[in-house]
Amino acid sequence: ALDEIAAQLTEIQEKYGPESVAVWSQTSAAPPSMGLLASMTKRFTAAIRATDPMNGVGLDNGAEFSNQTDLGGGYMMVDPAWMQDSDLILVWGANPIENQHRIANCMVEARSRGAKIYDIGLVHDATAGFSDWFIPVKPGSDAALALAVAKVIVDDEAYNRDFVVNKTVAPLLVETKTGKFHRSEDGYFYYAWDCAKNEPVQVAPSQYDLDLETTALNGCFTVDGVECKTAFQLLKERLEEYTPEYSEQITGVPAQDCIDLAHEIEKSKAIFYNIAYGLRYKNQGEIHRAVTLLSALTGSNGYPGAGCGYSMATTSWPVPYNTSEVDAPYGRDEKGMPIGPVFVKQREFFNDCKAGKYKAFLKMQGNPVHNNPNRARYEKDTFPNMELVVDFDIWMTDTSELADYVLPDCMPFERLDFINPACYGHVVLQEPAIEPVGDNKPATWYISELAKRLGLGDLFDKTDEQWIEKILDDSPSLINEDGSKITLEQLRRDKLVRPASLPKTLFNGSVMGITTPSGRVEFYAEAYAPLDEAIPKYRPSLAFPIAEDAKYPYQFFTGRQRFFMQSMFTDDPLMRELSGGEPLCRMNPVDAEREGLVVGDTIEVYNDNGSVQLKLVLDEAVPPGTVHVWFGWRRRAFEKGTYAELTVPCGGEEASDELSDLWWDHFLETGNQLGSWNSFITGTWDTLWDATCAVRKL
Ligand SMILES: Nc1nc2c(c(=O)[nH]1)N[C@H]1C(S)=C(S)[C@@H](COP(=O)(O)OP(=O)(O)OC[C@H]3O[C@@H](n4cnc5c(=O)[nH]c(N)nc54)[C@H](O)[C@@H]3O)O[C@H]1N2
Ligand SMILES: Nc1nc2c(c(=O)[nH]1)N[C@H]1C(S)=C(S)[C@@H](COP(=O)(O)OP(=O)(O)OC[C@H]3O[C@@H](n4cnc5c(=O)[nH]c(N)nc54)[C@H](O)[C@@H]3O)O[C@H]1N2
Ligand SMILES: [Mo]
Repeated sequence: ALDEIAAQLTEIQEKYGPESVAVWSQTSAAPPSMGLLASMTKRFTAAIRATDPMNGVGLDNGAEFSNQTDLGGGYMMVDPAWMQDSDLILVWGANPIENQHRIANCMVEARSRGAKIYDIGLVHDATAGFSDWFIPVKPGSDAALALAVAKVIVDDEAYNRDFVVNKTVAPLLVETKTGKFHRSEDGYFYYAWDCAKNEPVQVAPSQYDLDLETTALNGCFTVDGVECKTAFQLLKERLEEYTPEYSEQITGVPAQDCIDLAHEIEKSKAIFYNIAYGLRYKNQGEIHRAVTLLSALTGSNGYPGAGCGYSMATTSWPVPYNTSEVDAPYGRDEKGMPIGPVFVKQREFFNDCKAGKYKAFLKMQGNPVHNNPNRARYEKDTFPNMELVVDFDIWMTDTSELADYVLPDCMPFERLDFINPACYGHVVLQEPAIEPVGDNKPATWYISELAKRLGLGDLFDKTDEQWIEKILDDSPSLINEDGSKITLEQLRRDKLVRPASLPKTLFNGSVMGITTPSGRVEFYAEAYAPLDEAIPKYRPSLAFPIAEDAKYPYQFFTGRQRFFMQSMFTDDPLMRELSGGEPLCRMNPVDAEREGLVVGDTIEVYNDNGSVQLKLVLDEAVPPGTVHVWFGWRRRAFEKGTYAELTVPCGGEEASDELSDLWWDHFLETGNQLGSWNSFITGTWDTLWDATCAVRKL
């Protein structure tokens, strides 16, 4: 099989160019998520100069957008162990109790020490049940709530002045005409206004010693003949509209609750904002930025108990592994981008697939036919135009069923890997529990064997042990208390090591920090001023609010469940049984009554994109107005259709807009600040739950 695949790849690349081969690698897919397999996939993509269409994928982009915009990509991760010193934990669009065990244990511990937990969410999930206060919002409306809370805090002057003056762009002067920060002639210095001297002062990037008493936060000033306002003044003007009453109309949260929430926040000494991936709506960029703004106003970063951890799984922060050389065999360009792979926006990729530009699709990680909305895109427009489709997996999945070759990878229990610690704060070795069964080989073996057959064997000349040793070697932060490097031998002995480099705060050195151009939290982002998006705002999402007379009156919500890990374990009989034995649809009894439906009815859920047939259960955990189908079941488990037929194509035209395009352009222009490939997922929004539907009894 490897000989045949290599021969076809060679022929295709010679005939149509190297970029006519696409490598699909969703790094969250194969356990341990960002382990060696993820790096080897990147290495292979670069080595054969293939196209990487994952960049504009439209997953998790709210977090990514806010991280890059407000924080410079620098510290999207904080250690959840910090929660031990929190007195308030705000869970915003996340379900850590069911989905993030490493966060859940910290929350349980923090609560036992007296921390309060408030959950702002949609369905009454286990985190809502665990919370002291569950605040339900209408889908995709959160930016209005966060901004209204921000308004109360600003009006009360209850923000953390120290943080706001010295760790955010609040005092920096913005030119009213251009929307850009006013700078010195050489472009290096920013400006603030000193009220005592009544004159402008220059502020260098990452200079944090402005006078707390005399630095102007509000006002309009003229510098070098140019009219300017402080970023804080512009924030105040933006917030004018966001009264608690206005927020109530959009979010459904009573105005008094919004005020109470703001006052609770004001009272708290150390707040941990736990915002994650429950915001799969077109306006998620603004939502994440609005919550980040709150965390900046309350100064919730940089001291014990206070953090804004809004991206719980995508990178190795707070302990960065350096996989830079492993990922990029031909090195990097001056902007830090790897040389070799061709990055394309996903919507362009699929348009070009339809037009026949791409000839081979190697799926190395993920199950896109199942997990990426709109199956028809693959079945009709993409795979029929490919001369070669190869899948690496451990099960027969919806994607494998459509592939020409399926290479059986080892399960995580059969292979060595190296767990990228994400928020674990630990370096963990994943060791095989059993020998590989049958023909199974580790995917890294397939990759190296394929590379050899393509004449690139010298780039893949190491064993898995040697690659792991290289990453350990290349990563300065993977050290022990005595300064010595963490070694493979040590990991084999101890299994799990907490590196001594783990940062305690954000401002104690260069390991983590704010890497925006100003070195401050940029709640005012000048790049987005042309779209009036320099400061986050509420804008309606794709499907919400739903018009009163809409043909499709319900939200179509396909959230994840505790028994499956996306589409993994979906073939495990025990997990299937726990999950209800078959795919089910959940509705609120109020809606079911209106529709004349009862428990056990077989129903069809449909919209213009497609339909799915399944059994109905009633559940008050699902709010009125939402129809919930569990994410994870394979196509063959449904009588007819599947949920993935109803959702809006990820990374497609509908999921993109001027803001996402500007983000993409801005990112290409400024380069990859983190130097890691992961952070290059940009250029569209995630609209997985931004869909409407109707239901009928069959
Ligand atoms: N058991 C299990 N664990 C998993 C996964 C799995 O499939 N199974 N998947 C993993 C992956 S890849 C990811 S990305 C993470 C995701 O994990 P999380 O980031 O925790 O996100 P979700 O569980 O998808 O969604 C959390 C909650 O978001 C809320 N929500 C929906 N819409 C809105 C809204 O408009 N506003 C607000 N405020 N809340 C809303 C819903 O109430 C939902 O319960 O989980 C990971 N962990
Ligand atoms: N409707 C809807 N769609 C969604 C979401 C949603 O909430 N609702 N969530 C989205 C999110 S957040 C994500 S992250 C994506 C996930 O999308 P994907 O990453 O594409 O989904 P997974 O199901 O995690 O795919 C993992 C694949 O890896 C295989 N696998 C497991 N172990 C191994 C291994 O050791 N080696 C190899 N080679 N393969 C292995 C599994 O069998 C599975 O087929 O889905 C997205 N799609
Ligand atoms: Mo995810």
